[in-house]
Amino acid sequence: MTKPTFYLTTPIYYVNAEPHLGTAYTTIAADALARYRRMTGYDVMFLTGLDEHGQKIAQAAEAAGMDPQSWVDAIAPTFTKTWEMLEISNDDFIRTTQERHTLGVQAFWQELYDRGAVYQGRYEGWYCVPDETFWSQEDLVDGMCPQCGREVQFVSEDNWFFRLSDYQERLLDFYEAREAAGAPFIQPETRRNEVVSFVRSGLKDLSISRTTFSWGIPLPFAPDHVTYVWIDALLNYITALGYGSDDHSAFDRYWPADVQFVGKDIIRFHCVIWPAMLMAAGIEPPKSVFAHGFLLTKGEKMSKSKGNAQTPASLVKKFGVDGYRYYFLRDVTFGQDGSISMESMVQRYNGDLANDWGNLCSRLFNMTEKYLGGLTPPPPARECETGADCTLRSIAGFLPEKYEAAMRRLDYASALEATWDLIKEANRYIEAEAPWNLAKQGDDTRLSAVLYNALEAVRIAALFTAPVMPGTSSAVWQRLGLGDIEEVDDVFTEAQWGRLPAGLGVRKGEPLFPRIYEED
Ligand code: ME8
Repeated sequence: MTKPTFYLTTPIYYVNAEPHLGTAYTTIAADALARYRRMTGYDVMFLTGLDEHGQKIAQAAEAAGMDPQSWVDAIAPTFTKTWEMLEISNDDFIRTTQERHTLGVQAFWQELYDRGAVYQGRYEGWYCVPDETFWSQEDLVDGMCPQCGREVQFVSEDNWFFRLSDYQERLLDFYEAREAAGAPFIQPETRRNEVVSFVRSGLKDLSISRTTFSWGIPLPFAPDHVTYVWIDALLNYITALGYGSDDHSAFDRYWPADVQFVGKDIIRFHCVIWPAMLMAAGIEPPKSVFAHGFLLTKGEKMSKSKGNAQTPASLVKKFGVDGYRYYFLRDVTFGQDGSISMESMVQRYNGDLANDWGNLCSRLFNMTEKYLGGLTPPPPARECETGADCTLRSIAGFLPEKYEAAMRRLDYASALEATWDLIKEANRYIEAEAPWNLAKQGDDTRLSAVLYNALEAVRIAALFTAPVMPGTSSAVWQRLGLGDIEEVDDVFTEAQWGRLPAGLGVRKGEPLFPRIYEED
């Protein structure tokens, strides 16, 4: 049977500096969904990559005394290495300086030209280089960029324009139709309202080429113009699939994307310009765009150019990859802004990971070694011998459904909370059933039943920690003597109670999450 497809993307990040906590946040969130969808039987295509053209990159290269291509080639590996370190499981990695992208962008341009969607004109107005955004005089706030508050420059250029103003009604109808079909294009809802009122207020045609610098993709019919970097960048989502090339089988298979992850800063590009561009070329827009909030440190947006961004590597060193991934998806509600701090990170790590999850595993694996010769026991004769058995089993039984519902909303915190309901219950169960007393009393039957139930809870919990914490979840399965958790492609069957076989060799192993002391 062929698997259904699931295509998800992150923004392609600017290579003006190295990756930071903000770009890692989006990428980890997308990765957790990609991993989960693979576990639920989808043929997943997960794309991330780099935005390498435009004035901002040209300026960064110049400041470093390098030509732009050498500069982007030097920075690109810092992203691929960081994503490797963070165990990002992307299926493809696109760079906009790749030939496949250039060809696809030019094919798209030709399509717009042939369909009469573009025309030549003169752009006079303002431009924010850090945001790569055109602004009109009325948009400016105290003469500065209304988005980032930085300086703008006056631009007067003969450019090509896209007839964005033609799409106002079509876009509004499109948002409404998707909403009526119960599959809203823009998520979460607050962002949807923001975009709808922006479109209602009127759309102006958009300058989509530049002539005052050359670091970009030339227009096929006007080679002295380079593509406006946002048009260039947005097209990565289809050029990576082979749009415009002879082999567009991946495009035919995966497009339209199921979810495109973006930060709220770039929502207009993804929810207004992007669908309009696609409509103009006769291509279906993506199924949904999810705009998450900002990570804030001490109340300010973290960003490369503001210089208040820490590197993921330093935090991974302290918390481990999984500790890092867990914190951002558990502590910040996806979709809203969230403050992050070292204190709350240490607290989450020690509380949820070292105490709840790590201790549960190590206590149980220890007891299996001590009382059962290190082998998983057979399932008890009766599934629910006591009320406590039934409670544990029923919490495990509800977990897949709760987790799935939360992941459909990209509510990672709730998905993890549901998983922690089981982990916490398993800890309570062990405390209450006290296997050490059963061993003392020589009640081997009950001892074996209690350890089976608790091990089974751990086996199931690990399935649901896996999308967010792949490494430690694999380790838990390995220590239980089970197969490779990454091979699971039917989590609902796998999560059924009672599938833990008897006689597997259980290994204790090192602590999964060694406690962190403040002075570390
Ligand atoms: O905008 N909190 O690239 P970019 C949360 N190249 N997320 C953050 C963040 C923060 N403080 N800071 C950055 C671009 N991000 C374009 C995109 S796509 C066709 C082109 C994340 O390097 C968030 O996802 O500035 C945001 O949208 C993205 O990084 C911006 O990355």
